[in-house]
Amino acid sequence: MKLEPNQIASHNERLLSKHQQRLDFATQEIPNSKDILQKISDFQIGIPSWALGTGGTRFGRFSPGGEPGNIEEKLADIGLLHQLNASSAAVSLHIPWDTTTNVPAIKALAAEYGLHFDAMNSNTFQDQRDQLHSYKFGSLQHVNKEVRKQAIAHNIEVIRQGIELGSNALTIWLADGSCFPGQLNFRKAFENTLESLQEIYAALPADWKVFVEYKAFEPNFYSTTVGDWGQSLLYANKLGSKAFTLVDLGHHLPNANIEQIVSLLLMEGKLGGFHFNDSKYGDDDLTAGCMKPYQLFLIFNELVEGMDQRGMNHKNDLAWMIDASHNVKDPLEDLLQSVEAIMIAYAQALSVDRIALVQAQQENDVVRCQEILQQAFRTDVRPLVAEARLRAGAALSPLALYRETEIRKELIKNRGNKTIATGL
Ligand SMILES: [Mn+2]
Repeated sequence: MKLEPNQIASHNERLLSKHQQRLDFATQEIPNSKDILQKISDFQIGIPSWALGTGGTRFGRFSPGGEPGNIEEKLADIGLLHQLNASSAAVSLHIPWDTTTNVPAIKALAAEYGLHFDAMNSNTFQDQRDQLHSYKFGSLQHVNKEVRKQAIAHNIEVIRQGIELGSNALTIWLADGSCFPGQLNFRKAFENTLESLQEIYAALPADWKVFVEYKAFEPNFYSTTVGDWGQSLLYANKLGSKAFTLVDLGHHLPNANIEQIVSLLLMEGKLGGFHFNDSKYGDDDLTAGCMKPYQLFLIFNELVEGMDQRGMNHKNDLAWMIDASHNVKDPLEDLLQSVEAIMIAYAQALSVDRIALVQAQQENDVVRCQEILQQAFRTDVRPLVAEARLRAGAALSPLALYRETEIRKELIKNRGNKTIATGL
């Protein structure tokens, strides 16, 4: 379903005078607000196809109903998000869950919603029906070459589908690892994985990138073959200039200094992209910014500083994607909240007084350094984020409009109560 332009316009009209007051105050407070507005208007966050349904845990799954049952309905949901916030123009697909036989129709549908295809995701962490070899003991690392070959062929097939859809990146997240000491020869697992990745890399078109995503633990609980950023960087360096590390915020051991990791990966020219989410304990896949908004700001602070240092384009040079899903919220409301949190953190980072910070660092004025960062973090940039949406024809308050228009009710009416987003 789509919102009528007048639904958005009348929503905005009602909120306009209050918004204008808050915006006036924010622009007085933030000296470079004009520049920030331009940058947050350009910035787009990729929505993963798998986050449109309820995630759930191994203990159960509680759907709100009206979940998209196929790729067309997933695009419709993301199109709706993009109508509401003008910041969700990219789609990240998961193969084989989102495999389509009618590429031209899917491309046309995406274009109709103003969407393009971000990084493609392969899946060798599950066995599919009719699959010859099992991934129970890994895929690209597997001791049996036939299993590795099957996993390589799958990744090459994902690249092929991505080319057809107009994507230009492949994200590889491997569940490969071991659950018990002694199960695996670490070095051989690494070498097998590298060799497999090299074959996939060789199939990349010239203008494509491959992102090697790491994760500390789960589903394997003793070792993971791409377990941290160091291991990911090893692969990326050995593979070549089209290979990069992908940082998923939930894939670290507790209290890891993710902002420092980001800074150094940028320094090496090896940061490829992000999967945003938030967590309290492990890979909780909660809404971005719901637990540690200050950490999210600090990460963006390093991103902005590092990208500017290297003359990178904020919008295009890294892949910005959400990777979150869970059990107790309407998935579309959750995604609206995640995008909002990311835009706020980005805007806050853009408002940091860089010149003053560099000077304070140079003088070892620790107190001043902290004050500068916290000034940016504690200044309310939400009116700027709302203004960017208003200028793009989206909603001043996407969540409020989503609820006012009772979209979930409509989706349940159209799709029924029992649909399940593919792959979940
Ligand atoms: Mn991820």
